[in-house]
Amino acid sequence: MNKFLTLVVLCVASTAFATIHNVTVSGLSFTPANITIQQGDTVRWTKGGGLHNVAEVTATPVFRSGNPTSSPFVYDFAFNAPLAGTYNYECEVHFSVGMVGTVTVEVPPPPCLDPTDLVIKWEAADQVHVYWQAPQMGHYVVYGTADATLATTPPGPGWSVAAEVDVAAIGQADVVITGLSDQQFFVVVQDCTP
Ligand SMILES: [Cu+2]
Repeated sequence: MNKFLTLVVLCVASTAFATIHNVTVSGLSFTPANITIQQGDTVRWTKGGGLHNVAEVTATPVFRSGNPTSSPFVYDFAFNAPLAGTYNYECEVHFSVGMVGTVTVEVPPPPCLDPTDLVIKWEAADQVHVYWQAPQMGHYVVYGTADATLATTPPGPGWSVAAEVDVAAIGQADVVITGLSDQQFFVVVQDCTP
């Protein structure tokens, strides 16, 4: 008898929905005039009456709704990477009477990646030279324990800091751990706490 095995693979798209931030273009002002958003978010300017537009203030505007118009409009602009920092914008008709605003785009910190396991380069009576591959620049901490059966992971109970290394380049990093009096087990982790 044939047996058929059907594999059903469910692909669940993990789409992160960007936030839309609303700014009203009305009177002689943008409301709110100054907003802070996350990179990837969209700002939506909604205009009623009056002769206005939305234009970032540089020779080559990063965003611009078009020429000033009396018609209502909804103008969306997505502040995707690599856009970051503060963008000043204005209504090109009324900037001189204070119809200006800012959008500050914050960039989320990169994810904290795990380094590879430690490899022993050499060991002596009271010291050991270990290395690992660092997936990103950052602060790495080597934790040690004499208890090979510890159920916790560093920096949990039972672990103590054996060495700390600020890694300035992606790739191989190493450290010599000295002053060892008995057998120790070491684990390296990246410390991404700000
Ligand atoms: Cu205006």
